[in-house]
Amino acid sequence: MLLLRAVLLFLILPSHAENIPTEDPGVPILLPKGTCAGWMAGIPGHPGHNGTPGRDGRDGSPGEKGEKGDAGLVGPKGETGETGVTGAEGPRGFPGIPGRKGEPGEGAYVYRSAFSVGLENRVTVPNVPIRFTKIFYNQQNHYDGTTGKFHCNIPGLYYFSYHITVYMKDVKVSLFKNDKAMLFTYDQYQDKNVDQASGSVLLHLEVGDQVWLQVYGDGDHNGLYADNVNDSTFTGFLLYYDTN
Ligand SMILES: [Ca+2]
Repeated sequence: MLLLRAVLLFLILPSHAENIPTEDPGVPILLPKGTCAGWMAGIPGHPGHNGTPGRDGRDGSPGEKGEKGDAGLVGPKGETGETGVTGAEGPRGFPGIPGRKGEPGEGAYVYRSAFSVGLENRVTVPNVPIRFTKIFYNQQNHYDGTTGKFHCNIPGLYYFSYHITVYMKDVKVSLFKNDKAMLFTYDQYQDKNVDQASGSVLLHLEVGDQVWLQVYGDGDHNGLYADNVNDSTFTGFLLYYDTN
């Protein structure tokens, strides 16, 4: 401020007023004699008004780099990727525990063959198959009650037996296989008595073979008998079937 006031005073004063001290404006200025007699210095004026604001300064230099900010929010889940390539086959595992025993199969039925029949009428005619018409068992129908013959449907070893009640006459019976007598039984009847005759045999049969009982001989040997308290029976069944 003092400097500004000094500059203004300097501009106002005439050019000859040189060598005026400016160190202290509050002190009366002593002018040289003979230049302006009787002039007296006035009092200093009031300070001027503030000037208009200056122009904006230039941009400053960039500041120092700030600290690293916090991590952002987690983004949405991406789409499922494609299926990968199938891996190599693993090593062979240990043997498992043995399974439970299975149920019997139905196929065993084809290897069943059995019959058991009885006499219902007295035999009157010799040299023909005896017809046993009282059926105890004939589920496979391999025995034919109309002819008295057993028909082999399964090749294998068969067991046959017969138990004959003998009454009033002697009995001569044979077990036939395809028109050939295989087994003979002869029982002589004793008066006022009831006798029994029996026989059994194992025979190997092929499919188509036939087995039956028949009275043999030319005489009157057909004393086979049956009633409510006496049976005469004929039985046969497959013991072993051929596996080959
Ligand atoms: Ca006897």
